[in-house]
Amino acid sequence: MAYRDLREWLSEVEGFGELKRIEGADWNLELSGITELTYREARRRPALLFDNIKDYPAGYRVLFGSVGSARRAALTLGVRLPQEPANEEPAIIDLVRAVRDRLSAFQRVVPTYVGEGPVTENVATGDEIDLYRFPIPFYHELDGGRYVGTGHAVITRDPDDGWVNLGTYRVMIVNKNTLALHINPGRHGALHRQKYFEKGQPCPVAISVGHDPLLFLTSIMPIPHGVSEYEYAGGFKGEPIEVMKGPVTGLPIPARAEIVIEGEYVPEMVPEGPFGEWCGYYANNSLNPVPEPIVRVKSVMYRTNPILHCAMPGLGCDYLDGSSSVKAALIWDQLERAGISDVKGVWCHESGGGNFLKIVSIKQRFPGHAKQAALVASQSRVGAYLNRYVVVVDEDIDPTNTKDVLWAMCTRSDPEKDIDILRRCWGSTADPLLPPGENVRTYNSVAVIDACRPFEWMKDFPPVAGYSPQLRETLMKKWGSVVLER
Ligand SMILES: Cc1cc2nc3c(=O)[nH]c(=O)nc-3n(C[C@H](O)[C@H](O)[C@H](O)COP(=O)(O)O)c2cc1C
Ligand SMILES: [Mn+2]
Repeated sequence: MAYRDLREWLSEVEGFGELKRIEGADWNLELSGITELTYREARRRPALLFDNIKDYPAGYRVLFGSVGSARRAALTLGVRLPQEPANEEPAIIDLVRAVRDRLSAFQRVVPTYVGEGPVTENVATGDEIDLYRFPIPFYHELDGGRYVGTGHAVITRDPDDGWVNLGTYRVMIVNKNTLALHINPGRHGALHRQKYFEKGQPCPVAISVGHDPLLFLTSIMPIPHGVSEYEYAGGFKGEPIEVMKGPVTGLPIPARAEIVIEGEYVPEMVPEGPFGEWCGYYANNSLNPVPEPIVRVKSVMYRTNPILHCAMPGLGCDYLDGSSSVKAALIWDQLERAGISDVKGVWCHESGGGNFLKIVSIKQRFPGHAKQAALVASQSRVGAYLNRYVVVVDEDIDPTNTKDVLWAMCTRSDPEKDIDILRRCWGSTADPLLPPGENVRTYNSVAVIDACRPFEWMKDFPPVAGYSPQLRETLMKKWGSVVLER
């Protein structure tokens, strides 16, 4: 049976050797800092489980890097990777392909209600509520507060038609029972809140921190309006997610979550931020806090010895293997649904936080095929947001292999002929290139780069001076263990 919650997930990850336990770190800059060091500089990138955190009792734990490897992302999404030798990293393109295969025959599964789950082991209400009870990290040196929500899900219900949304929108602690969230306009959670406020009512909200990492991956996925992320998570799992009715809000909450905060948004504004963003900057003057409506916390439920599930945005990003694979698989699926044939791979590059740079690999079949793939990928629902570059490469190039992608760009594309610029595309206020104070005209341009061999003389293109796939296989069989030994 598939793992059911974060604890069972952790024991599976420990079983295949990708969990590192760290004792004695400080919640102030060290939990995030150790994560940044690991994800920017270390050779191995395990999930990091912090315990005995400064100022906090043993057992109050913090997890970073949950979906930061192909093996852990595959476990989370319930997809199989091809068998690899135990000491080798699986190829990330195999994960993208496995997720895309799953998406092509995807069935959503509605969640099931259970009476109660382990999250109710401890309940604090009224004066007992104190969010500082948990070792909530302070992330980057220029941040404005401690963030309890980075790898969480914000759960709300549409007051008109009742569908339930899960979205990851950062959550700052204002004081022991007040929160401030940063939600971009148009996000489903913002639309729900707006509807309540327009009716003159507070908006019930539940925030789950520390659940099945699949719920994190689905609550950052661009799932259509009106569809619950719970049903997508159930679809990946192949069985329903177990939810219970939140005692304060009536919202469905993950019954096996570590911590669930319930309360309501009220239109009382407080400064939120700054917080170092996914693009690796405090973009668009975001060093200035922005007024946001508060959440008044009414109850905090948590398992004994709770585990906070966190995500590290920015340069030391710890979730891109998971999030970029899902995004790349969705673009691949959308390319196929738009009728583009012979797509061999897609990648949403880490250096662009999964947004700024997309790479598509195709087997060219006709003149213009590469341009068609580039334009569709660049404007697809999933691929368009704050997208700066799309590179299309031939089928011999693995789009997740940066060195080979750049080699193809250098040797198979001529800037004058092969780069087109699309103007006024879908931008974002997170764009570090927006001039100071500009937050209305959030357009940006996109360069589409055809880095495929010129179609018309492809057959005569200079042969590659490297082993053929067949020779490589023969060499690997005979010499692989000698060459790759550590
Ligand atoms: C770690 C992380 C943090 C995020 N923080 C925010 C945020 O603070 N505000 C926001 O609007 N979107 C944020 N996002 C993006 C949304 O989670 C994402 O667009 C999601 O699809 C929104 O869900 P929705 O479509 O149901 O609104 C974040 C994504 C990640 C991976
Ligand atoms: Mn949604």
